[in-house]
Amino acid sequence: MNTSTAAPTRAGFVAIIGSPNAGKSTLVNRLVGSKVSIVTQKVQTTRFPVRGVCMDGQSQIVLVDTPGIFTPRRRLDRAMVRSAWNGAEDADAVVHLVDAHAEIAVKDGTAKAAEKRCADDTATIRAALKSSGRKAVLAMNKIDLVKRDALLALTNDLFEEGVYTEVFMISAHNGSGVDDLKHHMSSLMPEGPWLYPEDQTADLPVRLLAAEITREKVYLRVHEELPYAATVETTSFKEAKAGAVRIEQTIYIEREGQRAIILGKGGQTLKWIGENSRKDLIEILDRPVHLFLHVKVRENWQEERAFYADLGLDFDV
Ligand SMILES: Nc1nc2c(ncn2[C@@H]2O[C@H](COP(=O)(O)OP(=O)(O)OP(=O)(O)O)[C@@H](O)[C@H]2O)c(=O)[nH]1
Ligand SMILES: [Mg+2]
Repeated sequence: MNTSTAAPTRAGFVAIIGSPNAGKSTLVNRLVGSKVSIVTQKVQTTRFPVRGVCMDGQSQIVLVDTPGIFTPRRRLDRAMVRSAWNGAEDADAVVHLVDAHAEIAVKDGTAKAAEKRCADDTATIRAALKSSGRKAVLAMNKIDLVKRDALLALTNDLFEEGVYTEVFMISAHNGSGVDDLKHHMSSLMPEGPWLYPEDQTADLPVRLLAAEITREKVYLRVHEELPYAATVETTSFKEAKAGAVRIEQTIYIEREGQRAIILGKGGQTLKWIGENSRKDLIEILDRPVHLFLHVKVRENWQEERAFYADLGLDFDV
C-alpha cells in the first residue's frame, strides 16, 4: 500500500517580534484561539517569551510571543530585549509585526511620543535583521485603524529594505488577514513530528499563567499610577472541594506608598482586580476558582536573581 500521498506532518517555531504595543500578544492569542499571553494598552506588557500552539491542517506552529524590542535601560528591560532576540534566533521563521497605525502617524507628523518610540524600535529591528542576514515575514498590523493608501505607501517603504520575504496586512484585533498569515507560517514549518499534543495550546506552567492573568488586571487598572512597579507571584495552587482550585497570589509592590493605589478606596481596586482575574481563570482553567490576593512590599524585586530565573530570563545581561 502506498501511504506517501498523505500530507506529511510539520512542526516548528515562529517568533513574533516587534516594538512594544505592536499587537504581538493579541496576534498569538488570535492564532491560538484562546488567551495564552496577556494584552494591555501599556507598552512592555510581555516580560518573557510565551509559547502558544496553533494547528493548521497537518502543521503545528509553535508561536513564540516575545517582549517588545526597545532601547533598554533597566536590568529588566535588558533581560527582556535579550530574550526577544534569543526567541528569534532559535525559531524556524520570524514574523516582524509592525503597528501600521503608529508608523503612519509618525509619517503624518501626528504621532505622540510613544508612537515615535515605536517607529524607532521598528527601525532598530529592521537594521538588526539586515545586519544578521536573517529574513523575516513582514506583518502590518492594526489595519482596521488606517487608510489603505497610507498603508500601501508605508509597506512599500519597509519592504524596499530587502529584509522581508513576504508581506501580510492584518488586524490581530478583528482577525482580518490572519488566516492567510497562518497558512504561510505553516508552509515554512519543517517536516517532522508534532512537538506538543494536538489539543495543547500553551506551555506556560499554570501557576505562572495564573500570575500573568492577575498582572494583566493590575496593569489594566492602575497602569498610570504604577508604571512597572508591580509583579505577581502565585504562592499556592491547590485542589479544593467540588473540582475547584484554590489559588493564592501575592502582588509585590516596590514601596509602601503604592499599597493604597493597589487597594483603592475601600479596597475597591483590589476587589476589581481579583474579580476580573478570577473570571478569566475560570474560563482558562475550565473549573471553579477561589482566588486570594495579598499585597506585599518587596523593594528590590527588579534586582533579584530568583525573579529572573523563575521567568527564564537572564539576570546577567
Ligand atoms: N485597533 C487595533 N488594536 C490592536 C490590534 N492588535 C492589537 N491591538 C491593541 O494594541 C494594544 C497592544 O497589544 P498587545 O498585544 O499587548 O501588544 P504587544 O506587542 O504584545 O505589546 P508588548 O507585550 O508590550 O510588547 C492592545 O490595546 C491591543 O488591544 C489591531 O489589529 N487593531
Ligand atoms: Mg505582549
